[in-house]
Amino acid sequence: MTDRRSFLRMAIMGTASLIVAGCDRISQSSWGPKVLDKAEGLNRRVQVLLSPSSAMAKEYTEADISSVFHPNGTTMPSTPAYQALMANQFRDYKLQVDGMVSRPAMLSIDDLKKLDTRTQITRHDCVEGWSAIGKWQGTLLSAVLDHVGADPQARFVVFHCFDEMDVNTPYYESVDIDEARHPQTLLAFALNDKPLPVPNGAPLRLRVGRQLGYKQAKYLSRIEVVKSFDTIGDGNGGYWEDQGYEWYAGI
Ligand SMILES: Nc1nc2c(c(=O)[nH]1)N[C@H]1C(S)=C(S)[C@@H](COP(=O)(O)O)O[C@H]1N2
Ligand SMILES: [Mo]
Repeated sequence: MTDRRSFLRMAIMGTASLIVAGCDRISQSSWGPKVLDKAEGLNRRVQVLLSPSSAMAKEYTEADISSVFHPNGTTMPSTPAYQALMANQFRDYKLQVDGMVSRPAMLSIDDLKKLDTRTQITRHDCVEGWSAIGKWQGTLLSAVLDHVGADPQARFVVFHCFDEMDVNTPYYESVDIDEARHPQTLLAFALNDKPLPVPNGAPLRLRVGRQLGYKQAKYLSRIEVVKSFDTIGDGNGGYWEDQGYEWYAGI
C-alpha cells in the first residue's frame, strides 16, 4: 500500500509539472489534452485514495493574509450586462439559480447574506505558479442548494460567468455535489473584509477550498443544478477543461 501510494504520488507530481506552465495555451498543443486526459482519471483516483471528501483545506490566520491578492484571467468583464450592473455598484445584481431545483430563485447579495454564511482564510493556488492567501466571506453553497430545493438526483453544480473568453464563449466551471456541499465551499461576496473587488470577481464568486485557481469562478451570473454537463460548452465541465485542463483540480 505504501509503495503504491508513493508511486501514485510521483505520478501525480509528474503531471503537476506538466500543467505548471499555467492557464496558457499548453493545453492546445496536440499532446496536451491527451496527456491531461489520462492524468485526470489517475488524479481523481489518487485524490479519493489520499483524502476523503470530508477533508478540509488548511485555514490560515489574519497575519498570513497576502497584502495584494493578485488578480488573474478576466479582471473586468466587458459584456453589456456586466457593465450595466457595475455602473450601478451592483445594486441590481441577482444570482439566477435554476436547473434541478424545486424553487428556482433570483438572489440578491442581501438575500444571500440572510442564508448561512462563513468566513475563512485560505490559500489560492494558480497553476501559473503563484499563490495568495485571502479572507473570504460568503454564503455556504449548501445553504443555497437547500434554499432552492436541489433535487437529490442532481450530480453537479455549474457556475456561469459574465465574462466571455472568446466570442460567445463565456467562462464557466462545475463541481460535483460533494464538493458543492463541502463546508468550505462558498459563494463569496467579500475579500479581506471589503465587498469583493471587480478584479477578483465582483459581486460574487465561487471559493472551493481544496481545488486550484481556475475552479474559483468569478463574476457569477447563474448557477445551474444538473445531472450532467455534457451539453454545456464543449462538455468538459469548464472553460479551461474544454482547453484540456483536468476537471478535478485537487491541490
Ligand atoms: N469568470 C472567470 N473566473 C475565473 C477566471 C476568469 O478568467 N474568469 N480565471 C481563473 C483563474 S485561472 C484564476 S487563477 C483565478 C484568479 O482569481 P483572482 O483574479 O481573484 O486572483 O480566477 C479563476 N476564475
Ligand atoms: Mo489560474
